[in-house]
Amino acid sequence: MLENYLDIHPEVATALNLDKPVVALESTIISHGMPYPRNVDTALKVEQAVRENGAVPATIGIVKGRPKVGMTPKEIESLGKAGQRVIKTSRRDIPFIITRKLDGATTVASTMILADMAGIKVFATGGIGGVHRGAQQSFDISADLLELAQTDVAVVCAGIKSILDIGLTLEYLETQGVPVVGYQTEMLPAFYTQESEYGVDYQLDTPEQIASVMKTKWKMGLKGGMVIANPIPVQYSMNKVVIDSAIADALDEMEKKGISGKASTPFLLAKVAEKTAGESLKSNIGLVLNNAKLAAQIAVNYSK
Ligand code: PSU
Ligand code: MN
Repeated sequence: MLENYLDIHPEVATALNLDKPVVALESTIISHGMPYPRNVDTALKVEQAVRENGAVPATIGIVKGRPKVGMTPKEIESLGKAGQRVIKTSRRDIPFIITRKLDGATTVASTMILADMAGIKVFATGGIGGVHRGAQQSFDISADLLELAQTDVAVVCAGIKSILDIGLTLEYLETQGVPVVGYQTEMLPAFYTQESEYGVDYQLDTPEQIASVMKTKWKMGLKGGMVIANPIPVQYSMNKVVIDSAIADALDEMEKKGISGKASTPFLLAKVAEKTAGESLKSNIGLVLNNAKLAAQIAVNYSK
């Protein structure tokens, strides 16, 4: 039945059938998270990093109404070129994009859904959605957090970005029963910087330890995912004052323009990149590659 709705790339299908490690990758980061052609180049390098660390990459997205678990380089190129014209597809959007046979770029939430349907347990990205600043008024809380509460996929990211309200995001994850693990750190990474002023729930120091907690959780039938927060490598990390002021300006501009809903995150990411003269884009690429590597190592241990 499910197969009627999923196109699993043959290489990915073979790996899954043999219980070999596979890492899911999202496509909104390609279409909405970075400009063309850097986005496509990065997406292909991320796949390469997964391979070099012993796992098979499965970039997930929707092409002409078909959910692809393992997009081809050609499909990645055309999605990256179309950029923000592709519909950002979260949980609520999936049935519409499929029924209308459209292209869809999957967010963390919808990538988790499709990965889970295919049987993939580990997913690498840059940043997850969260509770936005001012959410007390706007109610802007990413569907990614609700997905983490219910779908059994571990998401490797670079922590919580400070375009979000980090404290409220952590409170929300706690309420929803989603553990936040720090990889070799007890402080929560803040995406562009290695640390924030917040702690993680648990520090784990090896991919093997992470894989074994995942097994325990799911063998016990405890639903939901895990956030694996992996600090940005120091050579890519940004000056806190520089990044904080770019974020403050971007938030200001967003409010003046009255941007809300699904347009918020892409707007903020693009503005921050613009205001830091592309330095944040370099950081973003460095941390995604680093996350792909850790995710592959976790997948390798999980499949043992
Ligand atoms: N954060 C980033 N880069 C991204 C995103 C978030 O640093 O590309 C994307 C991801 O696809 C994430 C989505 O799932 O934005 C969250 O959007 P929203 O806040 O509208 O749920
Ligand atoms: Mn939102």
